Amino acid sequence: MDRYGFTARILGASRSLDTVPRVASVREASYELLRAHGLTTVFGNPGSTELPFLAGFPDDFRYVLGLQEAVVVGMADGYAQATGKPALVNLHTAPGVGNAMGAIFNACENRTPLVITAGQQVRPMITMEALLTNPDPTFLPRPWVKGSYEPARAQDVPAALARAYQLARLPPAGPVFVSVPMDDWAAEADEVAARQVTGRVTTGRAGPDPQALEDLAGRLAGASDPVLVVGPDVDASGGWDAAVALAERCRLPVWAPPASGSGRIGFPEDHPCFRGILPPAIGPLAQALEGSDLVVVVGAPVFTYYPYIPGPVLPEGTSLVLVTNDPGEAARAPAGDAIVADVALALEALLAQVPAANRPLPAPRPAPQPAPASDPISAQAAMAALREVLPADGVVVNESPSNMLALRSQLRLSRPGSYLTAAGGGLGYGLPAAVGVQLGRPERPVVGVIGDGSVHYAVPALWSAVAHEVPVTVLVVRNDEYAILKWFAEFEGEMGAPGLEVAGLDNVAIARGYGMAARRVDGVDELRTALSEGIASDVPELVEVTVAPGMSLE
Ligand SMILES: Cc1ncc(C[n+]2csc(CCOP(=O)(O)OP(=O)(O)O)c2C)c(N)n1
Ligand SMILES: [Mg+2]
Repeated sequence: MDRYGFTARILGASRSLDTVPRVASVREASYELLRAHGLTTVFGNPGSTELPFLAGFPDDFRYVLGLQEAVVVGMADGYAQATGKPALVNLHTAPGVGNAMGAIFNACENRTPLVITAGQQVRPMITMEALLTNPDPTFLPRPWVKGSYEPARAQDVPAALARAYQLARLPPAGPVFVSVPMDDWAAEADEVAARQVTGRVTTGRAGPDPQALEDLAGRLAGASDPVLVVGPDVDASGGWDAAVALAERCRLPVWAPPASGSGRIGFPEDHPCFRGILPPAIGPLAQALEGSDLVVVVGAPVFTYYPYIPGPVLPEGTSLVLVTNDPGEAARAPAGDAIVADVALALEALLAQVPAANRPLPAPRPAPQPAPASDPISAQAAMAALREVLPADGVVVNESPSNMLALRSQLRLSRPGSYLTAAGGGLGYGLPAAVGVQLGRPERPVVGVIGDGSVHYAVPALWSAVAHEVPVTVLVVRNDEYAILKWFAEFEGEMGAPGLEVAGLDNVAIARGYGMAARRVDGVDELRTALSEGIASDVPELVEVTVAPGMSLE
């Protein structure tokens, strides 16, 4: 066995033994590269254009099958975020990538590092556009990828994969696409070049500009009413503890950025400093910051707004400093200064420089209000039941649009890595992501809280959970409607739109059809029992609860 671990037996799978080549194939060199980077779980849905890559699949790799590409990329997204490492996706040529686009958009908005590969027709038949040719493969996934390539030569496939891996994880992280013609895999590798790209290590955690950080520390120390806004990248970068320590040392009220644009929680929501979630529109958000002379935003855009309610971005007399690892985010902020740096490093540096404030700690928020009894139960009551049974290390993946605020205010999640939602708001994320998170973190119980409409954007994820024995719990919040859209229509005065009712879906029967244990419950007690049993069990389960229709605004 040589350095790559290639054996004549493996080579014999694709070539006859009497012509065993002296050099490795592109396929073997590529698997070695993937192995070296820990990319040994492949999320995929295969077609004939992918078979030359998948044939003779190595024993130390695992293939996670999604029955539709939205599921494939959604699972990979949850897995990558849960493990903090890039995940590998293998899609079918043009139609597979097309099906995946909504999920690729979500991964881009979530800043999820993904290496997304797709098959392509053999090189000799691309020009004539034989069946399954993608004539413009690098164009298709744009603009929702950080990079998009088809290697110029078969020998460049390992280098293209290496480049995609490095780019996907360098900040800001995101998906990178590589199209591979199917005849490339059997070609002879350039072993020296492959070995050189395989061994590369890149690090992208850049510290803050020392002068800018010193200025910020001075502004923070001199401010009379500073506040902190803590966003998703604080969780992703490992800056959770530093954000808590900074808030405590400077006695800072802490806000979460608008809920729908924020894919993770960056600060414990049961902490005395935590004020709540900023409203998602320009005018109301500025009003919430009224009275503060300095707003420090870490690891979140300034700001993710929707709907449009005009007004000044900041109150008169309020200044803002953004700390982000994304130059684009720094450049497009409509107000304030910005420091581009790894947010955990910046928070730690700030902590080392700011003096302790002598203000009292902010008064803690009141405990969540008990939900009044009703029939059907309210969304708040359903979320309160979940709070009662969710273990402290539980993870919630949320795609229940009208109940986002009820979930956050009732659950008050307080540990790193305990919350995911689609930062870009594309539906079809929550269900597969919950499966992917549970695959990536088998030791933490994962509950996907999914709207009855949202379930259907990536419903075959239920099958993947069953087939791969992923013991995720799915809570379907049933209100027989697209509740948030009804609320939005009323808010905008756009009444009379069709297509907002989704009554008649039997999600329990659908889950059972995919082989998943499932039950429908009505009251709070029944829900609590069903959820605690689902969480405790070692098989995937779906619980559907009927709640009162309408939007929860708190
Ligand atoms: C891919 C995609 N298509 C459509 C939408 C528009 N959309 C936003 S919320 C929503 C309704 C979701 O319904 P449901 O899951 O039942 O949640 P509810 O509002 O009832 O809580 C729709 C269709 C979207 N965000 N993403
Ligand atoms: Mg609904």
